[in-house]
This record gives sequence, C-alpha cells and structure tokens, in this order.
Amino acid sequence: MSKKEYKRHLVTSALPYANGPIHIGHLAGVYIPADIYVRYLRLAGKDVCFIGGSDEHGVPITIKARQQGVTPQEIVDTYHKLIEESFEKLGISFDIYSRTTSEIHHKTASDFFKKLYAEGKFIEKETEQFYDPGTGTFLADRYIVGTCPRCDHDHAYGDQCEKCGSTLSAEELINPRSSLSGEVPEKKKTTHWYLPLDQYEPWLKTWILETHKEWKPNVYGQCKSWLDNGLQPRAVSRDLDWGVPVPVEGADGKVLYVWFDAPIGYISNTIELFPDTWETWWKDEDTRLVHFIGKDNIVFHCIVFPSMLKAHGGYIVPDNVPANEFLNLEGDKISTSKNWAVWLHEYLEEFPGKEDVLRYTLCATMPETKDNDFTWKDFQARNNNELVAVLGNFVNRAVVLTHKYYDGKVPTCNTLTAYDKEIISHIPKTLQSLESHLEHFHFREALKDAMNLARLGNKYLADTEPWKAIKTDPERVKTILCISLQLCAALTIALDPFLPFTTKKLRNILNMPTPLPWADLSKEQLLATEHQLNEPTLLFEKIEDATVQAQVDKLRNCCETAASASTSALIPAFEECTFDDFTKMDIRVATIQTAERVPKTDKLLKLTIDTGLDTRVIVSGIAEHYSPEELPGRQICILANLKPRKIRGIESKGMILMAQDGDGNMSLVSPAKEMKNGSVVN
Ligand code: B3M
Ligand code: ZN
Repeated sequence: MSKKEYKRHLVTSALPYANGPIHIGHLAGVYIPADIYVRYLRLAGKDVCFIGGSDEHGVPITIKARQQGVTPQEIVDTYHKLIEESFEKLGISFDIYSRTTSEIHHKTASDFFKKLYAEGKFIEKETEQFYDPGTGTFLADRYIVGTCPRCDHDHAYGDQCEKCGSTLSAEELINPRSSLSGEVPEKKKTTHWYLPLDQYEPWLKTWILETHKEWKPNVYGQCKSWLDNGLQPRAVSRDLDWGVPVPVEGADGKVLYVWFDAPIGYISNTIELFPDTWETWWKDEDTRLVHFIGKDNIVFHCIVFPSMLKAHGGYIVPDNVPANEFLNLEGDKISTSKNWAVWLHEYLEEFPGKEDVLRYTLCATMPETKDNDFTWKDFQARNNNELVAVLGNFVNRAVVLTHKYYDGKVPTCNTLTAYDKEIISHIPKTLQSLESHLEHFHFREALKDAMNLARLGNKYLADTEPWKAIKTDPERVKTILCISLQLCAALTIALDPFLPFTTKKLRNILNMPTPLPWADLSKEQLLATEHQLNEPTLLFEKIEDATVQAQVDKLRNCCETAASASTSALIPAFEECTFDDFTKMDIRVATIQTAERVPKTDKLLKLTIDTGLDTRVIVSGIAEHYSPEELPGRQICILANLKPRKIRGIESKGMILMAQDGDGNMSLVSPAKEMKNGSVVN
C-alpha cells in the first residue's frame, strides 16, 4: 500500500491492440482487476480517472490488413468499435476509451518526441536492417520468415518461433525470406533514434528496487532481473508507414515505435477527457498513478515508459504496476491465431444478462500470482454453487420471508442475542478486510470476503430457522429477518466493485434507489425499520450441463477450423518456372505398401512404394505427421524421377509429395478418386 495519502487516483489499463477482439485472458489479466479497483475507489469517495483506449499502431495491424486486403485504418476502425462496445457491455467503467489514431494522440506523441529530440535525449544511430529488395521496404522482424535454428520449424518469424516458442532475432533464421515478396532480405543502412535506458538505470534502481519493494513479487522480480542484467539503449523509431511519423526533417518513411507512442496514449486520452485540467492528473505529486497490465508488458511500464517520463521531466511516475500473470483456457495457452479463446463479444451474445457471472468467475480465477486456468466446468460450478446457491439463495430467502410475514417491510430488531451481535459485527470487519485486500490488489481474497457475508447470512438462516420460529417465537423472527436484510444491504456495497449488474438488481429488490457509499459498511443498520422492499426477483439462474458442453464443443470445433483455414502463415510464392521445368518432373500415383521408422531419427520413415512401374524404397520426413501403422494401402503422389540419394545409409528413390502450410502442418497428397498405380500427374 502507498505510504502517502493521495488527492486523486489516475488508473490506466493496457491499451489493447485493435487487431482482434477481447478475450477472457485480457479480461482476467487487466480489465476486470482495473475495473474492480476503480469502482472501489469511486465508492470510497476518491477522485478517480480511469483511462482506456485502443492501441492502433504496430506491425501486427499492418500484417492483418495485408492479409485481408484492406487498409490498416479499416482494421483498427472495425476492432476499436467492437472492443469499445464489448467493454461497455461488460461494465468496464472507463472514464474515457479513445484511440491512438486520434489527432490529439498523434500531436501529443509527436510533441513528446520533439521535446526529447530537441533536448538531445536520444542517441542517433545508423545500423543495418533487413530490407526487401522486392518491395523496396525495410522489413520488421515479423515480416521475415525462415527456419528456426532451435527446432528446425521451417516457418519461424524473425522475432519468434511459434512452434517452439523461442524468441529469435531475424539474424538467427536459417534461409531467411521476406514474407512480402519471398525474396531473400538484404542488409541496408538506416538511421534510428534510441532512448539510452542505460543512463536511467541508476535512477530506476533506486526508484524501483529501493522505494517500491511493495510491488507484487512477479513485477518486482522481473524489474530486478532487467536491472541486474544492465539496460541497453532502445530504438524508439521504425521504418514503417503506419504510425506516428517521426517529427524530424529527413525522417520520411519512419514512424515512432509503437511502444513509444502507445503509453503516451494514456496521456493523450486524459487530455481528450480533461483538456483544461489534464496536467493535474499527470504532473501533480498528489496524484497516484497506477497501471494495470499483463505480465508481458512489465518492462514497458516499469522501465521504458518511466524513463521516457523522466527524460521529458515534469511528469509523475507510477506508484504501482499491479501486473497479472496469464489465464489459460481448458488447460492450454490462449491463442488468438488458433482461435483457442473465449471472445467477450460472443460471450455477451450467447449469455445475455450474465455479465456478472463472467466477471465473478474471472475474478475468482484471476492469475494474480501465477498462471491460472479457466474451464467451462468451473464457470458452471461457480455460477451454480456460489452465485445461485449462496448469494441468490440467501437474498431470496430473506426477502421472500419478509414479504410472507411482514408485507415486505423491514421488521424491528428486538433484543439481540450474542449470536446476532456476532453476525452483525461481521459487516464492519468485512469492510476492513476487503479494503486491505483491495488496496493490495488481492482481488480474489477481496471477492471471497464479500461473498462471505452471503455465506454467513445463509448459515444464520439455517441456524435460526425463522420458518420454524414463526410458530413458536414470532418476535424473534423479526430480529432474524431484520439482521438478514441488513446483510443483504451490506452486500449491495461489498459486492458492487465486482458485480455491478447484480448489486443494481439487488438494490432494486431492496428498494434502495441510490447506491450507498463504501463507508456505510461500517454501520450496522443500513435499512430502517418499516422500510418497504420490492417484490423479489431471481438474481441468478442455474446453468445446465448442456450449455457448458456446447461451449466446450464450440471451442474445439472453432479451434480445428482455425487451424485448417489459417492464413496466418503461408510459404511465400516461388520463383517463376517454365513449362519445360515442369514437364521434367515425372509425378505419379503410387501406393504405400509398408512403412517403418528409420532408427534413431524423429522425422524419417522408410516406405516401400508400388509405383506401377516398380517397387521401390523412399525415405520421407513425415514421421511427425503420420505413424507407420496408418500408411500401408494409402494412395499418394510421388516425384518418381528425382535423382536417388542416400539418407541415413538407405537409398531413397523419389520423393513423396506433401501439402504444407507455413505453420508446419502437412498432409499427403492423394488423387481425388482411386487411380491405377503409375498414373501420371500433370
Ligand atoms: N497494446 C500490448 C498488449 O495489448 C499493448 C499494450 C499497450 S499499453 C500502452 O499486450
Ligand atoms: Zn522453433
């Protein structure tokens, strides 16, 4: 917790790239915790500003545009709208959700750069970068493909191999090619501006390692490791035609690196929201700045952006950066390209009125200290066993009984027993514990605290059995229901940051038109005697097995479709060939007779093939795609006249034809109907 009392709180959440919709991983990692936090602060009467927006620059957006044959602007227009709408429907309560293609942002980012440039805060360096002679453009690492030096995957990107997960540099790729033209990239000289992070290292070390020991261990640990390894100057510009142009003469064709302009987006969006007073939010030491992000963004928010702010001068730096780890889905890493995700906009359509069920599940499984897993079974269980059975059930019983016995009017609390007093005392205790958990970004524990009030209420009703006592001791029942209703009212406050749709419904049932402030949790009586309740409605409904099974099936189907329809990686076009080149190739239909593994290899199979003309051996690198047992009897196509060669001591005569995409998927190629072995393919 901060040591200081701040006057206002500026809370930001990572600006999602506008090249795809929002999924549950984004939500659990960033937007749910940020929203809970700001809702809590607002309830507590604090001055809060919650900044969001789309990150609309960067290479992936240009790649997506190229794949779809549209402009980058069209891509970001589509996704910005979808993202903004779906956040709003889930109740993510931004004070502003803007975008980095806005005029205000371009000006703010450009001015920021200009000031640093004018004050000599950058180093200008000429380096050699990959250049595509085919298209006449410099190539971002993502645009270079080649064979992975670690795992041999033949469609690794210049920044990463998606098969083995290694981070790569384009230099390391074997046989690098441009994915724009298929040509071999050349090295060409280019000039860029670098922020000398090494110069900020001493300051960063004191600021983070000495004065922010309270940061979450995952965040502090990552910063320490960066700082211990020593920082290097980082380029803040790129050769690209999509982004904020570098505002320096002669810098045509260069834009600000997306990670330079995107965090400035937090500032631009504040300017857009408060054109006159934005500086109080960014420059006054009494403002507390908190960045909510995922763990892959830590270095940019804890090291790079603070160094930029420091270089600029006049700005505050973050007081905390409560980054989360990652959420997995049904045991596997969420993958946008494989469509292994639960998309927010689809959830909202398929589960109307169940916004809080998702908010609840994602908060309860939030990857606060380690990666965590979302499963549809767990989603169902949390709904049925917690929201329905605990929260919904408690509220419903308290309200229904009050209607039944007292016309829906809050009865008088008579003399309290020791047990009653203990129950009531949990309300202020919950307030304290909840506050402390929220201040420390322990959202899961905080949610448990709030839910415990409902658990307690259920236990109280089960222990005191007002439905029996009504016959023997009606005065006692008044007290029991009065206390139960006070707990219900307390729940409207305690749960409000987490489940805003539900607390609104609950306030409606309890006939509490205006939300109560956080501090009222310290009161023991929130509803006055004789206060009239409204008719009860159900807060939650059971989710059936078939519903969640349908989601699991959809996930598996979509994922398979995505894998087969993926356009994310195709092998670039080959060089032109002549008809003569083609006719030299004797391609034939043949049948596999036997197949066995070549000892001590992972990839090779030794196949005997009936070509119609002869029976021969071909050694083929398909063992990762086909097992020897499934091959005998299959009709395939082979290149029959390839010069024989020895592979692992075995003479291989010809080559099996395979279809192959850039992701490493492979399939045998067979004639569409059975053909005589030896039939010619042309
Ligand atoms: N768009 C990366 C991400 O969505 C990036 C965050 C920017 S925050 C200034 O993970
Ligand atoms: Zn690899």
